[in-house]
Amino acid sequence: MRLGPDTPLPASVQAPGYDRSAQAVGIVHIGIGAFHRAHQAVYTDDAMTAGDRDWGIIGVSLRSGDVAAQLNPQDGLYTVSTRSAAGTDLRLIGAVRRVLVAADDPQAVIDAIAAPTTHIVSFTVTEKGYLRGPGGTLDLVAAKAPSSLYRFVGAGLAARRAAGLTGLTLLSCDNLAGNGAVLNALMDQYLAAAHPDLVDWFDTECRCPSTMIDRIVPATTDADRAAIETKFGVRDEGAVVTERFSQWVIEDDFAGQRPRWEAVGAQLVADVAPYETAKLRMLNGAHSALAYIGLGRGHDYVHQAIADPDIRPVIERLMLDEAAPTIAAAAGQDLSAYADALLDRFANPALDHRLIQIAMDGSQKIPQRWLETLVWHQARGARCPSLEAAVAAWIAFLRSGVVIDDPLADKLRAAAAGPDAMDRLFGNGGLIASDWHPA
Ligand code: CS2
Repeated sequence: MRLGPDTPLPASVQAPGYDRSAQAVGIVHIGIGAFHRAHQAVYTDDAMTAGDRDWGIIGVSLRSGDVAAQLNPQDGLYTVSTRSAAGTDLRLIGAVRRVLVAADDPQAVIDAIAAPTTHIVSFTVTEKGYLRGPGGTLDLVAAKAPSSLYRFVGAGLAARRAAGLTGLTLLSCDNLAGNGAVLNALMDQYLAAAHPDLVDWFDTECRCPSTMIDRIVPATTDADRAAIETKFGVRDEGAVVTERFSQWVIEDDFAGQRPRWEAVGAQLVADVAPYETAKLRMLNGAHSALAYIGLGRGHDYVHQAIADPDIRPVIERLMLDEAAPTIAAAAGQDLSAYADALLDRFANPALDHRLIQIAMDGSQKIPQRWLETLVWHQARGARCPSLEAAVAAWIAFLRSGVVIDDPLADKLRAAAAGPDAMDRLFGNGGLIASDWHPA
């Protein structure tokens, strides 16, 4: 039986504590992959269960119809399985009302952004989805292409302004340093080129808070869906699987209304930077190192790599000796306890998190995960043995002949092949723009 509004589920499965059909859509989320469904949508579901109203979510896939095909026949419903050594909890999430495929119906996306009830447009489009070119500025050619997020947001904002509506909060939930400020600057560049009359209105009426988002969400597998079907007798094509841990730190700078996410576990703060920097350099930095070093040693999953006695100490040193000293911690932020908690999360045997999933898009991830730490130490005349081992493992990965899933795949493979790989990747004018130069 396919999951839907009338599917009977056992009482142990937590269900939405509000009348779904009575909720207006307040959020348009662009890039509705597994991460959003296991993170922001869960906080929003909790906020509505706690009494907030009209924060239904319209999910948007820019190109692929997969998530729409998974969720729309289920009236937007899906389950989140939370897995730990102690077992699995299942809950039903009702916050997503439907999924639009921008490539099939672009006007529906623009209309959703321009709807009077919409207050927030949020994003999980991955690092490469922001379409940054060399130097971090907007790649205008890509940004004007039909599937670019900028086109939809620009057209939606233009429609709002024409209708005399309020501006919006644009909420980036991707692993970029200063994600809100990055999105703001890129949006400004797009509007200056495509809607010059909107730039002032956008700067006055809209806000782009930065966020730190954290929950480990491996890609759902057929085996995961089959396990749910066996246990609960229901087929959920939109199922997501994750860990118990979840964290969301949000800069408190919204253009208008927002859900009371702080009442259900999110932290609304004046400055996200200490949390975001710690997360990018310690969690994500360690993750990428585990991916390339682990794959090189024949592992498939994060929990296998962190259990390898030759790898674990490298990762501990990366977090504590290399990344942590570069972070100006916020009051009460304990980086050593943070590292311990991360090691436990990586070791979670109940979560099969594939190293190859983390290894993708290295060119987009490595600057904020590794290079900022390397630059900090280089300026002080110090070396980073763990990160240098990670860089070497990345180059070995690029040379290994595996399929490289990265927007710069061909260039990376060519650059990594020769004896001058370090220079062609990281040197002046190299593929990875950075202030870090190999010794
Ligand atoms: C991972 C992240 O795939 C990756 O690159 O490092 O998706 C990571 O699992 C999340 O950022 C955790 O919050």
